[in-house]
Amino acid sequence: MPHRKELKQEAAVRAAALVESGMRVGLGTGSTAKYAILELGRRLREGELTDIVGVPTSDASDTLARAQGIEIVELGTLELDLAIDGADEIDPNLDLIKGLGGALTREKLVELRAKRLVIIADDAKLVTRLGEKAALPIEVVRFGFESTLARLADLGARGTLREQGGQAYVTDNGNYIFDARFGDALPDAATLAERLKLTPGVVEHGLFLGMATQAFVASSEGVREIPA
Ligand code: ABF
Repeated sequence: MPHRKELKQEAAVRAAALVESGMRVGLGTGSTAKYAILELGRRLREGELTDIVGVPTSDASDTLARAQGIEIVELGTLELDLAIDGADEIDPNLDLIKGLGGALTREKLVELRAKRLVIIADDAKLVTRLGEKAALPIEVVRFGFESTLARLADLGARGTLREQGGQAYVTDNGNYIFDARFGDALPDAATLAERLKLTPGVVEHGLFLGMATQAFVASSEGVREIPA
């Protein structure tokens, strides 16, 4: 039985193989996306790839990508050929919950500019309905966050402010994250996404609906491509 690490690596290698020389690539965040960045570095070093540029979705991915020799550029108004990223939940429509890595806002801004969003994960991330397993990360402005959380509670959210080392976790953008649960599975995700964006104090949420174009999902049986 391959370990989860090897499963993630296998999915990441399959996604990184889609990158061609000269492409502009969105670089995701998290332990699975890390393997994709490492694989792009390997391909560059071994001469399989040239002239790619990367737009990272977090400071951590920026640092990792530069160490791999990937040229980093600002997002600006670039259109990206491909973005590769992880996810916390993947439903049958390839709708996603993302954000456990704390990078959901930059991920969404980068990945909205990509012609293709390729998700890589192990099969533990597959769900029937969003919200079955993972909390929904919601990035909120620090100022008056208590009031924002009260407004989220009015939408049915129950949850906790994310902490790290006994302090409130602060995103690369200087905001807090509220990890919210909405009962056993999210209410209609599209409606909730709209309501969240209309909630004062909310910067972004981890519902990525209609954005992913394909996924590589690894399990003990191998790597499954969705759609097949
Ligand atoms: C990031 O990586 C986040 O959007 C997502 O929450 C997380 C998944 O992390 P991992 O690949 O380590 O499970 O893309």
